[in-house]
Amino acid sequence: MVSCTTTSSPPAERFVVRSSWARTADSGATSGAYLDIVNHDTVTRSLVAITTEAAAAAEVHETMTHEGMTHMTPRTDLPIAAGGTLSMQPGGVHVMLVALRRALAVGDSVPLRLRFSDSTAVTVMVPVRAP
Ligand SMILES: [Cu+2]
Repeated sequence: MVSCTTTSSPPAERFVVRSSWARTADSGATSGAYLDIVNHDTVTRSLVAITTEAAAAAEVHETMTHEGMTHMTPRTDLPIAAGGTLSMQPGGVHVMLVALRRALAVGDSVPLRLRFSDSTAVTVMVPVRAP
């Protein structure tokens, strides 16, 4: 266990994915992935993009309910406060994996490359589980 310090972290440790999972889905279908991302930097940083080889596109969405209607809004700049955590979950902020290039079964994992506003990139292997 590495403790947090107030000194500036090297880029590799600036963002830590504490937990993550992706939903099982068929090839060609759309799946969701949910990550908890901690910003260990001393200033607010944003999650700006996610890429993956496992799907045609990976988009960050936020599910909103407005007058009883639920819809998803794409988020291309999602701020994470200094020392804060971005918690994704079904019905909230999530990663949409659009047009999967292969089926996702329990026990698989999906590589996601996260890009942040300071141009740090972090790759995580997200385990697949049944919803
Ligand atoms: Cu979505």
